[in-house]
Amino acid sequence: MSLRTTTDYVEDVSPGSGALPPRARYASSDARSLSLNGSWRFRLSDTADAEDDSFAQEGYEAGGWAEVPVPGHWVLQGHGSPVYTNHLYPFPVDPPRVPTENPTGDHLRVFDLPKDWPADGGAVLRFDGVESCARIWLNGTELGEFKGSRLPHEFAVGHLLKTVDNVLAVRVHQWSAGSYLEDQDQWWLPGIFRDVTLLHRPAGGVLDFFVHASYDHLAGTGTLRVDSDVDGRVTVPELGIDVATGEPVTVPAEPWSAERPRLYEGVLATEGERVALRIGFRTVELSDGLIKVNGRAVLFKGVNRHEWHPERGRALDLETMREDVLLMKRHNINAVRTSHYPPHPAFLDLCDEYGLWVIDECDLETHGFTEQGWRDNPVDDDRWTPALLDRAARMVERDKNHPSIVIWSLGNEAGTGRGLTAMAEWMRGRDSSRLVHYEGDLDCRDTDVYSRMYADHAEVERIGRGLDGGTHKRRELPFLLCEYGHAMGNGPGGLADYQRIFETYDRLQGGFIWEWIDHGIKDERYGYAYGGDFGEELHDGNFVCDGLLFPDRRPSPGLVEYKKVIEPVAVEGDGTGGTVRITNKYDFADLSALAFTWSYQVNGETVGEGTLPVPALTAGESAEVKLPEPPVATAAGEAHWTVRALLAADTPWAPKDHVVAWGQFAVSARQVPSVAATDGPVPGNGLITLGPASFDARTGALRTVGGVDVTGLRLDVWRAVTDNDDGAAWQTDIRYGLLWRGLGLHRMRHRLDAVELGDDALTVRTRVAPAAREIGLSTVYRWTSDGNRLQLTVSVDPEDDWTVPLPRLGIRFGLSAADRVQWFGGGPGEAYPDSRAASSVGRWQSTVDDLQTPYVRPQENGARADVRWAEIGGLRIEGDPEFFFTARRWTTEQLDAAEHRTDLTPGDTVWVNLDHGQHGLGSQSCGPGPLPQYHLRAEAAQFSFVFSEIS
Ligand code: IPT
Repeated sequence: MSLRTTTDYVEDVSPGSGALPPRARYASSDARSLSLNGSWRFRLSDTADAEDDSFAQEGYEAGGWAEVPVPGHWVLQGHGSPVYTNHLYPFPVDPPRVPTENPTGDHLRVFDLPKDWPADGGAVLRFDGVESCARIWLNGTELGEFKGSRLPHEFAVGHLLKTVDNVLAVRVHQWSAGSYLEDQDQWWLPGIFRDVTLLHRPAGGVLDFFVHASYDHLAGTGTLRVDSDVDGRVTVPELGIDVATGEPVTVPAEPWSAERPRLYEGVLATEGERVALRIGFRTVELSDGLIKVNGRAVLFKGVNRHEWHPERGRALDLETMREDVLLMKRHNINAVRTSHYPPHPAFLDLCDEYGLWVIDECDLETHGFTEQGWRDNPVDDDRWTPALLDRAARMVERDKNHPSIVIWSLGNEAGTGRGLTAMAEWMRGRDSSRLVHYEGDLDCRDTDVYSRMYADHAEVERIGRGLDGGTHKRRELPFLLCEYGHAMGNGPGGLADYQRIFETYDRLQGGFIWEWIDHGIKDERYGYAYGGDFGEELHDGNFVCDGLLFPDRRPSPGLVEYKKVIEPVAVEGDGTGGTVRITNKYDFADLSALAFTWSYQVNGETVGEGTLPVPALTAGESAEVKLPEPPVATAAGEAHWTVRALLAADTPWAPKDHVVAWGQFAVSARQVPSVAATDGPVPGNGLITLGPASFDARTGALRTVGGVDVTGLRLDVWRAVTDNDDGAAWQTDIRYGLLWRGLGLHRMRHRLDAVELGDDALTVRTRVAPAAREIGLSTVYRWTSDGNRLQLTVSVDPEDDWTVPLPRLGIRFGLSAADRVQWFGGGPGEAYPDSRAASSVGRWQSTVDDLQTPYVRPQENGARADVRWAEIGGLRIEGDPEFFFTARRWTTEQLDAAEHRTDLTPGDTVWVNLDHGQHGLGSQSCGPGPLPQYHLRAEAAQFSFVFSEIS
């Protein structure tokens, strides 16, 4: 016989008891409300039953308790610590049981009602998010308990309220049966992490309501019908609408889209309450095998967004949410998947307002069951179905009135099962105006779109061509990559290649980068902490830092690249015809919101600029636009046209002149540097001199160029492996990071074979190879000079059987005093072979420190591509051909060894790498590696640099 204890609810598969039925969320109403956010009394215990519930009783003395701010996560507020796992449950898998060690936070708040709080009517207490299970008391009376961390729960409390000294008690358990449904790849962060609000409910007030606002793109009309549990009237003054609830009305209207988020202000008035409506007319449908909105297929240029703040975790304030939306809009992103739970409701208001397509995803993931072949998976076990349906309903009911939401998602990585089917059926029955998404179901039994994650380019192309097979149903469906471009560390590479494929095949309706922001936790010890930094027994390291934004919301180079790759206007030219081809790649908007400029650069310096008249092309249209006469004769040097599309006026998300899109094309070719070998090497006094340079006579090592000391110049093939080089443990393709290290490419030995003094050259012959291996690189350094300038030509010949690409190929050297850098080439940011779309050719400058990209786990970074020349530390370096330029205050070896930013301490030497090639980045940390065309093959190569001292 088992004893029923008061903590049984924790391990009960049911969603909870005592809460009101879910209902629509609205942003504002004329009914009173009282925020209960703020400082709460807090007591942490080790188990669910360590303390009895006497703290919930009136008169309990909690003066000795700690205080925590609500909303928040106690593990980020000095009580206990966070745990990060990707898909492993950090407790034994024995559903629905949870460990006895179950951190439990008792929260207490005593509040008075405002003086003018209405005496009549009822009241509701609303919790917008509590992880993972809460039990609630008001004034000593138990209201109920609930699970479903990122979903709202309301309780009727009118009968319990007093004017003063209301005692609200909330017991929160970190682990519960609900935890089995919340195995998302993120930090486990218990707490009351979203708002707590007391809402007055006037007699005759609004209960649930459903705004149906469709758009007929042929007629140009919107049809509005607001169904409401409580009868009332609906007014939309701007449209002259004044109808009863439940009554449809059709009027000429402008549609809502992410590109033009036209909202109409309305009011739902019942006898006791007026609720503000924000109405966007749009119709979402599956037609001709495509997701169409208002009659047109949409190309999603999306991101997966977890809620994250480096100090507050998932307790986000409005300004942080707005910052996310503004950053997305400014980077040409048009869609968000709310991975993997419904966000704070204010985020959806912002999506309506600024314009983003939303896939609203339910708070559901059971990924850890994959470890046992999905045995006992709750989504395929009828006992859990009520909990799943409760989650579906709490999401759909809360969010159903947002025009930005076009697709509901059942959840993430939960295998397949009857529970998911039940959720999909319920959603369709409740809301036929949107589509249903779920990735885990390859047969698309429950879904309206075929969705996958991390499929490689070739497979996506096959799907685009309809050659992927699958069930009959699947073959009829459009395709989304709900996750791709794993943005962990340096990368992702290959985005432009995906975009080309998306834009080629109608069936492919785009994708969502994984993911928006690094979930690094601000930490004095490390800069930003990641998995393992809190002594977790199980963890997944820095796999939690895989975003396009750094934890402080600084855009990473990956975001800058993505912005360029998905820009809504294509600017193409070949520099010969005197024209530029402009293509409108929006789905709806014409180009009237944009103004175009041209500029003309010679050797990277702008010598002329002006406005470029471009017709207001409609979506999908292109035009060949005439460029002006070049402002100078093309013979003056290497010349480029740059054409930009700017915002013509301020918008809510960016000011006038914000660059939306650009293109650059060369008019005349670059003249490569050449040095006549008129000087010869001269031996003497332990040194060899050649033109402005001196060398060690015994080793042939470069010592000085003019007055500039140079140390350690030699061939370099190693880079501090990136997360994408390392690849994920489960990858079946070759993981080059491991292979490179296994071969010893990080510890190459340089054998000196000869130092030869010729008439017009100093030649140093070496063999560069790792211990224990046959493979090697025969490397010859040939130095020549015209008396002023010094040219180095490096010839590399692979010996033996090189089957692996090289991480990098170039030279490195140290300079003793260097800070400012300027260069002519790609910039301003870093670029790698398969992530270089955003790099534009120009004259750029920086400091050495600013060249660094601060990946949370340090790794190769900061290379500038296509560099013609660079100046640093008193040296000017010209390349033939162009090169990748990198400079840092630590060695590659130190960078490679660092685990956190704080492990890197600047030394006295600046280490410069001049690379003839870099291996691509790819996104193998959770996706495909670099495409073959971006591999740096080990093959014979020759490249040269000209050094001179800057006078
Ligand atoms: C995929 C998950 O859906 C996502 O939450 C995240 O974990 C991502 O990977 C990796 O960062 S699941 C993947 C292992 C196929």
